[in-house]
Amino acid sequence: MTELSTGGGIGYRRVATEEAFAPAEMLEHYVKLLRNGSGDKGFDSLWGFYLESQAQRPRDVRRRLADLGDERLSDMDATGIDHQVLALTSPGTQILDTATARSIAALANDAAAQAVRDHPTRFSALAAVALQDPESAVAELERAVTKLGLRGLIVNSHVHGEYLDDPKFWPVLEAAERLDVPVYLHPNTPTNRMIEPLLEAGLDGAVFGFAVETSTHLLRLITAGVFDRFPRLKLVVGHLGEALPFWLYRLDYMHTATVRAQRYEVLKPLQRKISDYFRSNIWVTTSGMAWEPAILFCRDVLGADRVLYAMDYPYQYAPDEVRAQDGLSISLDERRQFFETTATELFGISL
Ligand code: 1DF
Ligand code: MN
Repeated sequence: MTELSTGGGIGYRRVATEEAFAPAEMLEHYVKLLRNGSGDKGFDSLWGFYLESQAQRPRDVRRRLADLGDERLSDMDATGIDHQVLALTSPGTQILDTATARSIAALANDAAAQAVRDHPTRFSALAAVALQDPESAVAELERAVTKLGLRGLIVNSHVHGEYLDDPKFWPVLEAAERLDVPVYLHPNTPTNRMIEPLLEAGLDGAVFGFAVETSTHLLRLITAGVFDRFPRLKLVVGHLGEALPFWLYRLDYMHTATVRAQRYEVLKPLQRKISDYFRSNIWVTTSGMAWEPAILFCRDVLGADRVLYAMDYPYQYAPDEVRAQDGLSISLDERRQFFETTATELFGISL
């Protein structure tokens, strides 16, 4: 059993790649949205819980989300996390009105950049933008990457019920490709159009609804031809690909058959099979999925260089899950790739 210490003495450093934070200003807007009922059903369910419940876990989560200093660093030390890739927690700016989204994105990026400046070996960060206004989103992504040194873009799935296969969002994808930074497609609660059967059963959140929403979003990007249009676009998805790796055979078969039969006007031929994009443009992280059979399956079907570590702090702050992944039955070199070098190369991190 490896020690949960930082510093690389065990043969690798641990880079955690889906680590959430929330500026107090954003949480204040969330409180207002809950009060005036102008969020969506998924937002009310998720953030009603985290901001109003007095149970221990939600209280710990909201305190830890707001901290980019001592508590976070000592939690990282205690679990052997050398480095966190920070991202604005879901739904980030994407539940806000456009003007508020723009200002919170800039504020969050400035705060993240300050944390990176304060602790450059411990933190790097993804940029938040206001996708509600794609033109401003491109400008803010450029500012965050070129001026603040942020290392990618966080997209918390749908934007007021809209998905990024809509061409109005493509300038943002084009900018990420041009700036050579990855887009992290992170879950959100399902849209109002999708959530009802999940919500009524208490399954709308991280337990399953997140994966239904986010896998649908990712599939829509692929089938809309986003990776044919932007062949150098890098996309990262958590929770071991939101179940899609397990589906690749069927997706390839049914997509090919459906396109060939010209069943849907919207479903156009792609340059390659759906599974091919997973092996060229997509990386999956192990956030919330510290489970050896699933991790080894993804490494097998996607390639060992496409599966990387994430904790999902503070939602899944679980030392045993770090130990479980230290104990994966792969070689030490492969564990270094899994915990450290795939992430440092993908996000351009220097430890
Ligand atoms: C939860 C999980 C919340 C994840 C998250 O952000 C989140 C949760 C609001 O457990 O409610 O990012 N997650 O990625 O699994
Ligand atoms: Mn997460």
